[in-house]
Amino acid sequence: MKTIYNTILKDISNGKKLLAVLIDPDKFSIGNTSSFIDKVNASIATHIFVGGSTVEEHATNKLVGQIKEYTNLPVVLFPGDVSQISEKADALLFLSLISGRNPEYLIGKHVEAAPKLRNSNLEVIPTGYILIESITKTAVETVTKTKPLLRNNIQLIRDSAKAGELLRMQLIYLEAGSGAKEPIGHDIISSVKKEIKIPLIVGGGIRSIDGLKSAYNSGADMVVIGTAFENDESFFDELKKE
Ligand code: 1GP
Repeated sequence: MKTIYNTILKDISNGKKLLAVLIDPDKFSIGNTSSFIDKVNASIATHIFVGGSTVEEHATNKLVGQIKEYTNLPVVLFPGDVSQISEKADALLFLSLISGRNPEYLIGKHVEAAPKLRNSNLEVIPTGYILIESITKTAVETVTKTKPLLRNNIQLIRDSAKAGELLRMQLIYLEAGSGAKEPIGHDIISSVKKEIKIPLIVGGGIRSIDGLKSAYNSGADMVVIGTAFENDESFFDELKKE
């Protein structure tokens, strides 16, 4: 059953914009789960993503279990590594780093994950993950040992997204990197949006309502925000449900 993906498609076709709150188990205090998730529930967030570039083994599983106790929102794994796959989540972004040329992140990790996913109940969503350059080197670049795509090479970014769609990936995720100084700009988002029919996710460095709106207006179907909530939970007050 493709419940979560189908709901994303349905919401988007109804003109809804989606917001995922990203929780990195490595940077999150598990004792704060109930109070943090209460704020997520009261906000316009539609999804909770869990994952990080480097996470201690078992931390993800434990955290996802806690989060599920306090919310009905879909909890989606956004894993930096195979060890972050947890059966307690609802879905998994099966990320292929199509901006890079490191076979480990194009197919290697996926083969490693296959035994875990063979009999799993997780909804697996193949996702073309495209890292865009940032002023400072991001964790994704360091961990995956890949080069991001340059911001001024919009054609290459667009062609990469198209290739992902032709490979039947179900989502394209444009990533500036967690805590990026500059979010991905209008020109890149709008150009990629014109190229593909599958949903477009945008994340990295978005830390204000204006930044959120700008990504939506450029063509993002879903925005992912992590660091801004980690730094200041009062940001949730600006994103309350009407
Ligand atoms: C990182 O795109 C996500 O993978 C979110 O980035 O932490 O900068 O919001 P931020």
